[in-house]
Formats: sequence, C-alpha cells, structure tokens
Amino acid sequence: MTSPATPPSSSINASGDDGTPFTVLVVEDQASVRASLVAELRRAGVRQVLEAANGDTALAEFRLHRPDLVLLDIRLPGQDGYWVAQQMRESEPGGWTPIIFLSGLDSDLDVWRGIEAGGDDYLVKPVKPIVLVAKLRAMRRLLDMRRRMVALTEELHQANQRLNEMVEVDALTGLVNRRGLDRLLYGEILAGRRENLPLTLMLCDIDHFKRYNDTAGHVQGDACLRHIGLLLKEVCMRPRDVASRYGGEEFALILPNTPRSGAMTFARALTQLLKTSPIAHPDSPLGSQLTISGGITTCIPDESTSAESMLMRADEALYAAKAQGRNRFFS
Ligand code: GH3
Ligand code: MG
Ligand code: MG
Ligand code: MG
Ligand code: MG
Repeated sequence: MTSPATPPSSSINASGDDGTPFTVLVVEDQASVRASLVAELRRAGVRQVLEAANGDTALAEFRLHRPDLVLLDIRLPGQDGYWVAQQMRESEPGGWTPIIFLSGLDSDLDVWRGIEAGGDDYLVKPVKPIVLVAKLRAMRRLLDMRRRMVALTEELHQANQRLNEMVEVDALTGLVNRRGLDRLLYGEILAGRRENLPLTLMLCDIDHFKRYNDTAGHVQGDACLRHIGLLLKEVCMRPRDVASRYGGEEFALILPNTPRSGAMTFARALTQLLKTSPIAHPDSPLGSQLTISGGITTCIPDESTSAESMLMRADEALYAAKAQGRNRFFS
C-alpha cells in the first residue's frame, strides 16, 4: 500500500483554469480565530482571502466579490451562520459556491442543520490545518468539475442551436427548406391574423427542368438551382420575406404584409431579374433561356386559413400557369 501523499506547503491551486485567483471568504466573529484561519489559508497557497465578522458583512462580501468558497462560522453576532448559508444559496440561483461550516458546535443536530441550510461540509473547531486543506482541496475539485460541466452544457446548448438551425436549411441552396417553410408559414398566418394584414404565398417552379438536367447534366442542374436560390434571395428584400426550397426545382416564397398587387410586382421583378441574369436553356421549348412559372395566393388570414390550404391554392395557381404555357405567374 502506498502511503498518503504528504501535503506540500502550497496545497491548494492558487488559480483556476481561467487564471483567476481562488478566493476564499472567511466568516468568523472571533478576530484571533479568523486571523489564524487566514494565515493557514495563505500558507496553503490561497492568495485572495476575504474576511467577515458577521452575517451582514459576509453576505455583502459574497454578493460583491463572488468568492470561490466560503468558510462559515455558525455563532455570529446578529444572524447566525445557518441564515447566512441560506441567503447565499438564494442569491446564486443556478450557481454553486461551496460552503464549509466551521463551528464550535459539535452535535449531530448542528451538522444536520448546517447541511440542511445549504452547507456542503461541516468541520468542528479547532480543525487541524491538514484536514482543513484536504477539505478545501476536495471542494476545489468539485468546483472545477462543476465549472467544466457548466462550460460543456453551454457548448452543447450552442451546438444544439446550430443543429436546430441546420435542420431547417437546404444543403444545396442554403435557403430555408420545407421544414422551415412549414414552421415560418404557420407563424406568418398567425401574425397575419393578429395584424389583419394580407399574406402572400408564392410557389415557383422551373420550367422544363428535366430537359435542362438531361442536356446540361445534373452537376450543372445543381448549379442552376443554386443560382435561382440567389436570385430569390435578392428579390426578397423585406426582412420578413422568406425564400425557401420547397422541393426539387420548386421554391416557395412567404411574403408577409403583401397584397395581390404587391405579389404581382414581386413576380415581375423576379421575371425581370431572370431576364437580366439569363441562364441558358438550349433545350427549352419556350426559347433559349431558363424560365419559371409561379402560383400565387394572397389572403388576410382568418381562423380557416392553414398552411396546407395556402399551399394547395398556390399549387393550383401554379398548375394553371403551367397549363397556360409556362413562363408566367397566376394567382
Ligand atoms: P415543368 O415545366 O412541368 O415543371 O417540367 P419540369 O421538367 O421542370 O418538371 P418535372 O417535375 O418533370 O421535373 C423536375 C426535374 O427537376 C426532375 C429532376 O431531374 C430535377 N431535379 C429535382 N431536384 C433536383 C436537384 O436537386 N438537382 C438537380 N440537378 N435536378 C433536380
Ligand atoms: Mg462564532
Ligand atoms: Mg412537374
Ligand atoms: Mg419544373
Ligand atoms: Mg416541379
């Protein structure tokens, strides 16, 4: 068996992972006892020691300096240590500062009350320096572990948020995907109802895209979809406008606070943009350039309005635009 390690003179890590000094608050009303505790802590390598001789000062120091650990006497002038511990716990919701009671009271019930009041450990005075340092080391270890856990939880939370965002992004175009569209459309229907404002949903579908793929190849087809995605982003100028990739070569646009006339202006702008930034489609029966067709639905949402009903109406309009010869928008 190996013998326990002999405590070195500087036994407590003087600073945390982030380099900040480990700070201990000593709450003790007897000046001589307090002085010897402070001296022992300094010998053990604690550079920052705060002192308090009563409960009120202890709480004020605790709130102001946020020490890493508290050594807490019980019998104090005014409020006792149990009360101080309770106040400290209440003033750090979600946080945790180790509290070690250090008292002359040595009954089992005192220990019980100390732990119930929020203490993490209970030592009876006088305490040997080696025991005090050992207990501080144990708490320090728990504190470091907890801090790592808190940091990890925060990282996890952020990763989760990024993941949640990714779940609603189309990998090819970077636009919102169908899942995101469904959620956002639902939200805008509710907002439209509240605000009593017209909401437009527009479905755009590339004309003869199968032919495009067949002649230009899938890689070029993908590039074309990305390009269309960029154009759509460009025409969506208002902060609440949403361009999404609804499926294959279909795109859905949510245009809040947009009446039918506004939607038609938007469609013309989109068609114009496609003309000024032409994409060659040599195999299109409609000419040598890529064109799109669109179905538009506009309404002031009420109780009967749903994402499904709006999508259905936009799809019907799109179908009509296709049937009437493509390269046009119907509403
Ligand atoms: P229409 O004018 O009636 O819309 O004809 P279309 O050929 O565009 O429509 P159809 O639904 O027959 O074909 C859609 C094509 O879109 C089929 C598929 O090859 C292509 N497509 C769908 N998703 C992707 C994709 O992610 N990448 C590429 N390159 N092509 C895609
Ligand atoms: Mg006392
Ligand atoms: Mg089709
Ligand atoms: Mg198509
Ligand atoms: Mg299609």
